[in-house]
Amino acid sequence: MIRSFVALDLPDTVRSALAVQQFLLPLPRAVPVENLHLTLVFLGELPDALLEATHEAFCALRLPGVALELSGLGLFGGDRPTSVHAAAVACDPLLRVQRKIATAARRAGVDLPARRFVPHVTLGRFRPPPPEDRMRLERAVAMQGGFRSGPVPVTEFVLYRSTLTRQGSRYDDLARYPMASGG
Ligand code: 3AM
Repeated sequence: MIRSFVALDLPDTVRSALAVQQFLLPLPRAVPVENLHLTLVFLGELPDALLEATHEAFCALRLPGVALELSGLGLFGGDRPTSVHAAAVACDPLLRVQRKIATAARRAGVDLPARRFVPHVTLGRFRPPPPEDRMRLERAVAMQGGFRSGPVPVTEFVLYRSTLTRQGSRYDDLARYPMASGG
């Protein structure tokens, strides 16, 4: 079984801008800069043959590139936040690309839960902080709410293997799929 997901790799300019945001936030542990990505579809644990079939389906896709734009920061988890992220502008081309990739995975046989796609880049994950730390984090997220990056063209999507280790997740790219530039 292989744990995998599909994501957009981030251009260096975006990665650097996000590293600055991570530095400015009171994060117990930031996602390593080389691990930053925008998840499109989490595939979960798949048998090798199904992953291979899914890869073939992705190879057959002809998708336009997207203009990736980040706008603002946010927390997931409500009153008990467990992650902070940079929000991506949910423009139609990005939503369409995500939908087509999810559809291709389903047609290949992957059992994907119906889940609303909220495009974002996770900057840090943590256990729900005590109230004082939570307020500090919420203030910092609000202060940096004007964060913007891009739009920048992204012309490929990536199939990543995710390995859970005691030090955190390790991501290795298994395949890269070109999208037409100019999007
Ligand atoms: O891009 P983010 O950080 O939001 O949270 C995990 C990460 O998303 C998500 O897949 C991405 C790469 O690990 N993920 C992990 N387990 C998941 C699950 N069971 C999951 N998404 C949905 N269901």
